[in-house]
Amino acid sequence: MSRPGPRAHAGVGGPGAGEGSEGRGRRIALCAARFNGDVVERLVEGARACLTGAGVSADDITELWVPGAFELPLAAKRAARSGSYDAVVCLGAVIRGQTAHFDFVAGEAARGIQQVALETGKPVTFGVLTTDTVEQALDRAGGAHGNKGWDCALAALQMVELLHRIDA
Ligand code: INI
Repeated sequence: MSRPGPRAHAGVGGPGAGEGSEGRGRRIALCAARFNGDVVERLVEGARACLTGAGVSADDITELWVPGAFELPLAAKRAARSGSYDAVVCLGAVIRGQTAHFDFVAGEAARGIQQVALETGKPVTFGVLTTDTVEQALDRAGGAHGNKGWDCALAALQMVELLHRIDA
């Protein structure tokens, strides 16, 4: 599938990037953090655009909202274990300017999300922005630097396809 111009980021491009993004029949959970909701809603929008563009039915995209990025791993784990989804996309925004415990929230979210993927064997992707300012976050949520939600959704579809191929 083609990538939308200014909203996407080059991070998940490269060899084979266009492969494995076929989404027909896939069921995807979007775990999203309400903290910095203005930013995260844009990430959700980007993820939805990527998924539906790849053929995922809107009915097969489920939004699961948690209070903050710290809570993403637990929700992702339940979703991954439920058997209801092929992949889980985790979306959030941790902004340094707003918190003294930025490193804990961001670090634990990243660690926990990776752990869920490894423990469950399901694709669980990391779309948590970690920036110094709101402006930097907005730049990566559909602004000048693309949309991390879009990238993260594409990564999820690519991983679903890859794991199917490995298991075949
Ligand atoms: N949660 C975020 O998602 N982003 C933040 O920037 C943030 N800050 O700034 O503190 C944040 N904190 C809340 C945290 O994720 C938990 O919801 C809270 O600590 C309750 O466990």
